[in-house]
Amino acid sequence: MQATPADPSTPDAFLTPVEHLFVRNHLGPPPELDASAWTLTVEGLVERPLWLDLAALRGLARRRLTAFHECFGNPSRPDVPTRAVANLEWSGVALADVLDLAAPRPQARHIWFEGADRGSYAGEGGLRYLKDLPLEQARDEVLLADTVNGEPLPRRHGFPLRAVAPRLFATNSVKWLTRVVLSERRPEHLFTTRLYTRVPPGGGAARPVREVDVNSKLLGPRDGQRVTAGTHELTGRAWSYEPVVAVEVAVDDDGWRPTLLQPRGPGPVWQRFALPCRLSPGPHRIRCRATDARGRVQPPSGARNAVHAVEVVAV
Ligand SMILES: Nc1nc2c(c(=O)[nH]1)N[C@H]1C(S)=C(S)[C@@H](COP(=O)(O)O)O[C@H]1N2
Ligand SMILES: [Mo]
Repeated sequence: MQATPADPSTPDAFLTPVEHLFVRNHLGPPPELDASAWTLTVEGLVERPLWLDLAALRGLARRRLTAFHECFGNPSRPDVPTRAVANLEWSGVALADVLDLAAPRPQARHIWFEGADRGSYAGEGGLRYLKDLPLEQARDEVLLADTVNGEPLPRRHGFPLRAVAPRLFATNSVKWLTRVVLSERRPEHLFTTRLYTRVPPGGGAARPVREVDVNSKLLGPRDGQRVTAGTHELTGRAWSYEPVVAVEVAVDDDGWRPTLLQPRGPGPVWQRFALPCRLSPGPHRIRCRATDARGRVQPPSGARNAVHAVEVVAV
């Protein structure tokens, strides 16, 4: 999915308007949950199993989180770039506060998140949506959100409650959350151990798709756009599990040039980059490349986070 003038899915605003947010549902149309009948079950290796309704959850301390939200893409094609990304403000309760009520047993190592959606995927029927995370990581970071950008979660984005796992691919942010299980082990499941795994760049055993890659997207000008020749601000967004520390831009074969990059700040938000640049009349190919605090750089090609390139014509 390349950004084009006809693709407003990543407007150049700090927060992505919810009407422009992509929707990824594996198991068909979103379930229609009745908020008054809905409960969240917390079970497994806990001292106190819980059945929380919305009133009980809303009695807990409210938290806010602004974070980028990136789809991994088609799990059967883990090397294809999609750059489906947004930046959203969520609010809800900390998973840690719910876990404090349930009191996990010391043997608990993994936490499973189950959604209410049921259906088939990749020819397999009778599926539910299930993901898991290491308990410590989830306890530190996961928010159970009931609003997005200050509005109640729309049905397509997980009403009444979803998990939000910041800095991890959005596939981990389970929508229509109804059940949390604490366990000693990971669940065997299509969406946990069979799909959404990949071999790390250096080789070795396949690992679950969690920490996002270093990545960037040019938003201005857009792919295919006709612009007037002259000075333009080349701009876009960059994001990674770690803060992005540099974004470079190259126009045609002119070589990489550093851009002015907004610092990430305390939260895992996307970062704007910009570079004023003269575009002479004619076609141009503009590329952007991000580097993160861990020293990871976008590869030139052949990877889902390969350098992003757009073609424009200056007239
Ligand atoms: N229950 C449930 N949660 C889910 C999914 C799903 O199909 N079912 N899709 C996941 C994927 S792959 C992504 S990218 C995000 C998308 O969230 P959004 O549709 O709110 O943008 O939700 C994740 N959570
Ligand atoms: Mo996704």
